Amino acid sequence: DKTEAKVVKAAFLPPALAKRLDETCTLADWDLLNETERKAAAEDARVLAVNGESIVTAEFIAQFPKLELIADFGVGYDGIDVAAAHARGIAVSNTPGVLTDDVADMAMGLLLATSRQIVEAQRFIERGDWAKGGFTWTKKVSGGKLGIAGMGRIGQAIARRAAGFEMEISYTDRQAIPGLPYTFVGDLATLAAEVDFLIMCVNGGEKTRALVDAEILKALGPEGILINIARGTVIDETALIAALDAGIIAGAGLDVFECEPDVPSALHGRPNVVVTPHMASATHATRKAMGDLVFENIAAHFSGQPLKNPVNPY
Ligand code: 8YV
Repeated sequence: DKTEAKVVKAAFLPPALAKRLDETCTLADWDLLNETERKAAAEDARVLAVNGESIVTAEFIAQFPKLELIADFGVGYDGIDVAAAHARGIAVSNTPGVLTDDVADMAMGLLLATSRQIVEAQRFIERGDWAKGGFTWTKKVSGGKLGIAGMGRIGQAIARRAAGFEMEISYTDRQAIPGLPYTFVGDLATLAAEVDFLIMCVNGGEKTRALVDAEILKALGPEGILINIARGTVIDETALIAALDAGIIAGAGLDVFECEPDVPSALHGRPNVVVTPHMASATHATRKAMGDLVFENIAAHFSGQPLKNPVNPY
């Protein structure tokens, strides 16, 4: 049944989700509205639908006097001022779980593509270079030492995959996670110094901003490969480029960047760098499952049921 309840969509959402919302509620698309229309839509909106890349500041939230829920199409909510939302009694929901496998698959894909220089190998063929001799030798992955920074759902899914590659797995997090068969290391610099491959799986936000800086890159060292499927903010991109230039690390595989969709040109065309456009959760199956979860959270809210995936006020 269609309700009069107003939902404002303020970010890209899969068309199928937008259609479902439009069929069941009154949906307004922020990006298509002029100033006057925005004011009117914000006045009545009970739900704001955004995505993992959205920046939802306290000032933005303040424009919505009747807001009850911010529904995030994504697991990461570092762009949302959750404290400001909670201070006004506005709930926040996200889409954990359904994207874990895809993000872990992508982390392994980037690890293999970067270490084995798969993208450069394709360029090598396309340049016609094979006729002049074989491709360069690359870095072995199987049996290597893997460090995972952030051992949540995604970190653990990566570890399970890496176990199939017979990798020696260690990790860092706020504290050791009971029951995990991997080595806990208390700080990132020590972890980086001990491993061949470092995968960033931590939450975004202020607490993890530039966690990977010049010092961590130095610790990872000239044989070390850095992978990031978390948030661009987690790595100091300028320090990373300097480290790649100086051979301080061996390579990097990155799905996320500081200022998306801008990927610094200094990261283009390097044999030891693989870049992808924040696509780790973007498979047909997962995007559908994420869309379904967003819909279920909004529907639960409108029918007075508890949210399926509340983001808790810490
Ligand atoms: C999406 C993400 O790309 O879940 C997240 O936190 O960053 C990704 O899954 C994003 O939410 C869709 O815009």
